[in-house]
Amino acid sequence: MRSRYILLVLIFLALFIGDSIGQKKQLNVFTWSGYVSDDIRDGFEKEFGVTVLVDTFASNEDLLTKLMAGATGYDIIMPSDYMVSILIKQNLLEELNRDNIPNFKNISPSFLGKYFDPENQYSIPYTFGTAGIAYDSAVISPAPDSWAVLWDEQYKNQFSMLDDQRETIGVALKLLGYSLNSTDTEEIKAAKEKLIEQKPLVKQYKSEAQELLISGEIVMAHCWSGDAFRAIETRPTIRYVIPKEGSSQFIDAVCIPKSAPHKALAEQFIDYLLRPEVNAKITAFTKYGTCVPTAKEFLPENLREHKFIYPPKEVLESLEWLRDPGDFTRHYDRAWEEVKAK
Ligand code: N2P
Repeated sequence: MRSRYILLVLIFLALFIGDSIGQKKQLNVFTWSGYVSDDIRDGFEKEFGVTVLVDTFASNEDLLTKLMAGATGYDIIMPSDYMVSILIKQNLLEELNRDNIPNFKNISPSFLGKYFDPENQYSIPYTFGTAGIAYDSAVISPAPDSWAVLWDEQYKNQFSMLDDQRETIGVALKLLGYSLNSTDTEEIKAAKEKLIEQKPLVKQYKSEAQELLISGEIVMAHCWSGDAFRAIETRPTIRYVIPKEGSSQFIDAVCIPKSAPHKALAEQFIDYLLRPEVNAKITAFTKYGTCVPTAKEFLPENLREHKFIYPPKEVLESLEWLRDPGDFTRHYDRAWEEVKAK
């Protein structure tokens, strides 16, 4: 009896002291900017009694560089498709335990089993989208239909390009009629020269263009679909086009790095993201597509089938996935370094 009493007192003290010194567990999320909204974070914090810290990166290569440099402390990361393959190869990802992610069943099969993680051992899809051109139709008319508009002298200093080596070299490759995944050194050289020729016209290389578009600092941006869509909310004359030469499409994934300090909590977070009502909040906030079909019930009409999220068939056919070019990556790295150094 006495020992049970002592035990109860000890448990009470442990709970009381733990709480009063504010030792809440912390979930550290490393993601794209504009990807995790305050209400998603707050909802998880409240329900699980933890703190969620969100840090951002501007490109997949930035994420890779940080992880390769030994950054630890992240529990959740959100690489795109081809970067998932690279991280798996580098042995940087933790296998997901499906038993801890019962809401996995909510994901549409069309977003599972992709080339970058065929069994979804390491990743679940977060959002999907495309890259294209956002432009202010009040200033630019007629509507551009080619990447060539980003080489038009009359827009000198009025547009931005993504600060992203695969995407931006990809634009030049597409304009030249090549694949986004070229492994031909001559093609990469030609793309690099094209970007060097363009550079004096570019106002900024920036992966978050929507603020510049909204403020009117630029009238055109090479950007991702959701970011264009978000800019339209504040500046309704913005339009988004996928040029006729074709472009990239992506799935951004949620993964747990091998070095994650709070794996169990990270799996709970993943499961939480896959609840239909939470997943709807992701689309409502980011304006990228949802991979959870039942989330659509929680979305406003205009986000359920919007053409920015679901391009028409002929546009879809012009899109390519970025892929891991293996050792050839060094040619992309070098070309990009040269463009940035000019
Ligand atoms: C959102 C960035 C979208 C990520 N700001 C593209 N993979």
